[in-house]
Amino acid sequence: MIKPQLFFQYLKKEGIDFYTGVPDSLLKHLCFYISDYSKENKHIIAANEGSALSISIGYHVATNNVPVVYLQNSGLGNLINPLLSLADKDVYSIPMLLIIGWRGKPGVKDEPQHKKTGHVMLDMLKSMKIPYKVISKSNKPEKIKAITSYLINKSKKNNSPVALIVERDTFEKYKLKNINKKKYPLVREKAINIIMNYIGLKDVIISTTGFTSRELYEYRKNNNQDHSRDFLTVGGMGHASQIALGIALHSKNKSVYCFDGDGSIIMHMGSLSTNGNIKCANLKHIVFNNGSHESVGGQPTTAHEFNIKNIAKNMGYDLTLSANNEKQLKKAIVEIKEYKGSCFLEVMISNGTRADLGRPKSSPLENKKLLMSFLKK
Ligand SMILES: Cc1ncc(C[n+]2csc(CCOP(=O)(O)OP(=O)(O)O)c2C)c(N)n1
Repeated sequence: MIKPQLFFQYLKKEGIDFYTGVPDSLLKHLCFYISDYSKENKHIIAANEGSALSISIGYHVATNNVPVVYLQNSGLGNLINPLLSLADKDVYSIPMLLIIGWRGKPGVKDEPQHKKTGHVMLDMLKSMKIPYKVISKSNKPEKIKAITSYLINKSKKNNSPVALIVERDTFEKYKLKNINKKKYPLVREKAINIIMNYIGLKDVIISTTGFTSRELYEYRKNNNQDHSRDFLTVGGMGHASQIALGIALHSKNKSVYCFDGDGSIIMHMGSLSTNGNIKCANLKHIVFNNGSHESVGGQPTTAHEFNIKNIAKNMGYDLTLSANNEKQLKKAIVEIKEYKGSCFLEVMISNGTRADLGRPKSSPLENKKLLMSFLKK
């Protein structure tokens, strides 16, 4: 185990002080420390892991220094394209330290969406010829320091990426100091509960990765409803609205709601242009905007700095609305429900999630089968 501040200092001594990435729950204490102590423009939370890697390429080209890119291993999929077609030794040959949280490590209990990536990750790195080392909570700080130095030297010598794989609980706890968030009366679970009162028995919901899907699952359970009308996008962060589009276009007798998050929308924002252009009349897209990646620790997104509703409007959605409180939300949801055309609703919320929030008990495969039978009706 190692204190985030000690690790940060080690990297500084190695000449590394630039960080970019997408937050991960397993790396959250390190991410918090980096957020609190990085100098201006030395820490950038990116839209997705491929963008983070690309920012790091630019940083290296401008400074000749070695950047850090941090991510959850599920983000490897987003990052492989610029990794292999730009940063690779055979192309631009860019040194960098990837710090990857190892979800789904074989033998360690984790959620179904992490199983396959956790299982194949080391083989993926091997086949991409990325040198890597694993650190865990059983490693002493000196050992972690030695492993990290070894990797950084290798990266500098080869002028190419290396990866530090981090197991659960490797970093000690660190509490984020600088939380500067706008406050709104609603939190996501309360907003979901309000909206669910208006969702009909024939309506379908596609919910985004993290707490949104878990809260929807809990809502169904607590209200004695089954899970046959929901697709929980447990992995594939940022893709819920496209799954919703695919379903909505081919299930015209149903209203299809997408419950999205701001971090998720930002991760693959181009999807808004597809939805706006297709104007699927039975697709109702709702984003819960807390300006943060709450599910993995609450690290900020940029979503409180711009107006997502206006972006959706410019992308072509027919009706775009926003709600800041319960009264506005109730009014907006009635409008959306009755509207015949593509709709987008931004619900401004604060962070706040129950500590005892459960996780889906049924498997993704069971849920998919239930939903497919329902969609046939
Ligand atoms: C590709 C990928 N990168 C990172 C993660 C880790 N992750 C899971 S949920 C989440 C935050 C989602 O943020 P947002 O959509 O704003 O929803 P919130 O958690 O705030 O409800 C992140 C970063 C992931 N699952 N997949």
